[in-house]
Amino acid sequence: MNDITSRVFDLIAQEEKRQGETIELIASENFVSEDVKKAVGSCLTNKYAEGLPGKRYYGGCEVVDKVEDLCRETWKKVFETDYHVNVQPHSGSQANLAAYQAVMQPGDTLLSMSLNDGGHLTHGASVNQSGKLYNIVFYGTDPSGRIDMDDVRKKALECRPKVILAGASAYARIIDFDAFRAIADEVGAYFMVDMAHIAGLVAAHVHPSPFAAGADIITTTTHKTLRGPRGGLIFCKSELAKKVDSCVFPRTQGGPLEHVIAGKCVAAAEALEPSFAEYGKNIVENCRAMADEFLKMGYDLATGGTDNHLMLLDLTKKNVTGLDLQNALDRCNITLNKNCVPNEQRSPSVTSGVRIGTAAMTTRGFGKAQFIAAAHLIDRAVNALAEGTFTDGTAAEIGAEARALIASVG
Ligand code: DSN
Repeated sequence: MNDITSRVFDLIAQEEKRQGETIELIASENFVSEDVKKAVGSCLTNKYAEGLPGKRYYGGCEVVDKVEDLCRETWKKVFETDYHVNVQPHSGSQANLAAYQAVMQPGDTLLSMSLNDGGHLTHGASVNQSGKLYNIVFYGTDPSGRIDMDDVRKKALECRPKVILAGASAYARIIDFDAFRAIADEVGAYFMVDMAHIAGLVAAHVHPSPFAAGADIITTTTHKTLRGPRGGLIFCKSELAKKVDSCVFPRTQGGPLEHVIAGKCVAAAEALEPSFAEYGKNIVENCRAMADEFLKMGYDLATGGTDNHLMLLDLTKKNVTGLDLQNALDRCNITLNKNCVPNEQRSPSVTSGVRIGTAAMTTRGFGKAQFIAAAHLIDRAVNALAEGTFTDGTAAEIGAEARALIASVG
């Protein structure tokens, strides 16, 4: 092993240690199984397979064809759907870009939720390709941060979008897909759902399904609440299948990552296990317990609480920034991310809040008691920051308790 290679493996070992000793509260992260890792680390990484099963541009694809077919079939079982699925998108962003191209021309109007209100970069942010290719109109949220369905309808009637998009990366409430579908039908728009954050909850039947609501196109990542490898999927109604497939390859991607597709298939098989439904239920119950504890301690939460796997802690009244809390907690073996809150007065790189998710630590065995204890560790950091008394000693004390909490379930 040469020097650089051994440094890489040393860094991987460091990251493994960091992950093992950290309370992971980033709402979009999770811990995959050993089987998922084995599939992603397999010889399938050596194979080129541009095209689709049975229609490849390379020889020797007979095995990866079976892997990809099995992956497609298994994901359809997970969501109990006969929608077409393309399992090749390398990420959620790639999935969204391909999905848009399947139903929109440059200049067409996309009605979506802004990044500041909880949407995603790829939902039309001006710095993203989506914001450059399409005419973007954002629907609003009410003062507490909930999606304002009256505003969705009003904007849809005004701008007559080609696509109405529901889905978010920092939204703590159930999304009413039926209401979105009705508005899309009223204005003759395609209805698209980006369920990346909540897909595991949909699979576990603890969030309404966009399939049941009849969304035209549904994108997701596989690595958040679905607990698979990093990657994306696109589901669509059969009439859009050809268009979606050609917008993934050759329009926006080259060769698929068959090793990742194998990992996605293993994750889908795991999501079919009865224990996954229990996992989804636990994610939501743990999140509610932690949110209730923050409310008891006098904190503000965007939308006043949570229905899903995440909450947004509003630190405006505490006069602590999201950035300062994120950085302080990085020194306390607790990882989360700064996040804008409703009526945000600070820049997105500073923010007045943090986003907290329960999917990853639920995988590690945290229950309500551990999440409640973690809320108190965060509260201690917030108070020390507010009082200007946060020191290396504070970080060491909270960090030791965080590690003990992890050890108590490990
Ligand atoms: N960046 C992801 C998140 O943290 O929500 C979404 O892609």
